[in-house]
Amino acid sequence: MNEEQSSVILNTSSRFSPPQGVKLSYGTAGFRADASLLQSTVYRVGILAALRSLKTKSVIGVMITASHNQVSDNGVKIADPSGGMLSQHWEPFADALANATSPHQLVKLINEFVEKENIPFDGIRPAEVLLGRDTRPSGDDLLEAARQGVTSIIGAVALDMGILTTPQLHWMVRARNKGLKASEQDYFEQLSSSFRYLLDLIPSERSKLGGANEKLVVDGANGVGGVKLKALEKLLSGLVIEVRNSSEDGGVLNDGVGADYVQKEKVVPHGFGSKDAGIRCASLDGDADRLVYFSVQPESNGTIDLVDGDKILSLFSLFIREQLSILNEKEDIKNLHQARLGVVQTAYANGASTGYLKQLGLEVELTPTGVKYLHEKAAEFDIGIYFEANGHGTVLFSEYFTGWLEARSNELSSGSKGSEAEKAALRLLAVSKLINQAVGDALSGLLLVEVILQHMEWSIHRWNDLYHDLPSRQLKVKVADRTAVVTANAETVVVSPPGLQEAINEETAKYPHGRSFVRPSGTEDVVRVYAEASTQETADSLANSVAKLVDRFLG
Ligand code: 16G
Ligand code: MG
Repeated sequence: MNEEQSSVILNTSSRFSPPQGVKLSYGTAGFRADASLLQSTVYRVGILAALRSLKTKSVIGVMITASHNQVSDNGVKIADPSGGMLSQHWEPFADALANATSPHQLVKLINEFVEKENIPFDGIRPAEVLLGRDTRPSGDDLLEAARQGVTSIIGAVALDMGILTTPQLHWMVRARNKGLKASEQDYFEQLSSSFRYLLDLIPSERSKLGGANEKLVVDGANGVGGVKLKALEKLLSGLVIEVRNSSEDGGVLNDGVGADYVQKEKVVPHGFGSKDAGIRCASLDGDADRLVYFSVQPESNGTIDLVDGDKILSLFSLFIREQLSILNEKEDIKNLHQARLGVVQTAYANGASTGYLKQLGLEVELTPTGVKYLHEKAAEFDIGIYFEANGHGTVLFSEYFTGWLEARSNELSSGSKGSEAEKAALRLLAVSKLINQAVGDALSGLLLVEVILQHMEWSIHRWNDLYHDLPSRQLKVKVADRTAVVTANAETVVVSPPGLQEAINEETAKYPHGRSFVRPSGTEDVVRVYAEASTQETADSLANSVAKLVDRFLG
């Protein structure tokens, strides 16, 4: 970095003092804190994004959101050139920048990093960063801080894409770097046209009058997802959506609403009640990268049948497996490629879902919690489907397999849809366009669920009956130092403190169908406990006993 560049950073950074006595960490999904603490962090992330753009010679994204957190919080995360999460290799640099105590220290850190990573400051390709934010009131000022961070790298361009869902911004970054059309309108058009295409490919003998055709009611968490879903719906036919709890309805973001609340509490969100009994309902989180479905139980006091990320994963797996087996069965297709299908879950996946997927003959992989780990694993397959139980997930298609599907689709004469095998290839290609392959996306996931339900002629109840969840319980334990818990094997085993895993094993063995694990949270200062057993009472009891063990070993 030359003198001029250093002095620009020195000058601009002096306008953004870091908060005193707060240690910030990039964490599982970016920086998050009370919005009043974040100006300097977001400014510095702007600098980092511009450097990342120079290094990768690609467009980078910065998203201002705190997802399902309360409205007074905010956060910031980076979308890498692929549209996925920031490379883990750069996370320690993000932490160091955020915690630099003075402008001079900041410039020193940047200089060292630029040298170490060999970041080109040759002006050949200027940095380019797309900025987006959710509906939080603090978003406007923080976006301005990010813009100033980006443009403090000389020549860098920051483009304000406005209010977006997190997955929309990731999608735009991916599309830009692939040289594809990348505006919000392009996003809506790609989703709606591939949805329509999949509807057209539903076998004509199916009546299309099954339970799935009734309207869908969506809880928008009082956030950005509801607004965008309404815009998308205008381009859709074959699906009636009623959106409740949209940001312009005046309710408080994530307060008694949204996918996180519905999945954790297993109760109806505000605005839903017994009048909705039996109807197919869905819930998005505050930035619309999580999706769960539910139906309100009749004459219950707000209790629901939850159809979580595991069941969305099962539905997608079933449909994609069916299309692959049609492809593989028919011999009339040229250059048949035996695609490798894999599904990826975390230890939080309900044991019944894992059993179901294995019984379908699928390869099931487990990774630690956090989208970046699941995404990386899913990318190893021709088609990799991943979901966390909490509703984060998507489907990835390898470039090779997408190319193969495209070649099949080009071979078809215009107007004709060809043989069964060719139709299966076309469906898979349409799924690859409908689903947001950059990152889990509640809107594109919702459209894929809807078209599969119509294809299968299934109601939400039929879907929910694929398997029955084992009763489970999650607890959190406050400890002095959560980093004292170290896990292995995708968080299923504790390796430190010594003796804790043996004690958990001993406890778990007392329960039929018992399973339990503990892990340090990546977003809160707690250790989380998960337990599963054959009844709710025993799952609760196992979780309580394991929580006591955590307390005994770490308290
Ligand atoms: C973050 C992760 C989510 C994970 C959750 C776990 C992303 C985009 N989000 O929200 O995948 O399930 O953290 O939280 O990666 P925990 O570590 O507090 O249990
Ligand atoms: Mg979210």
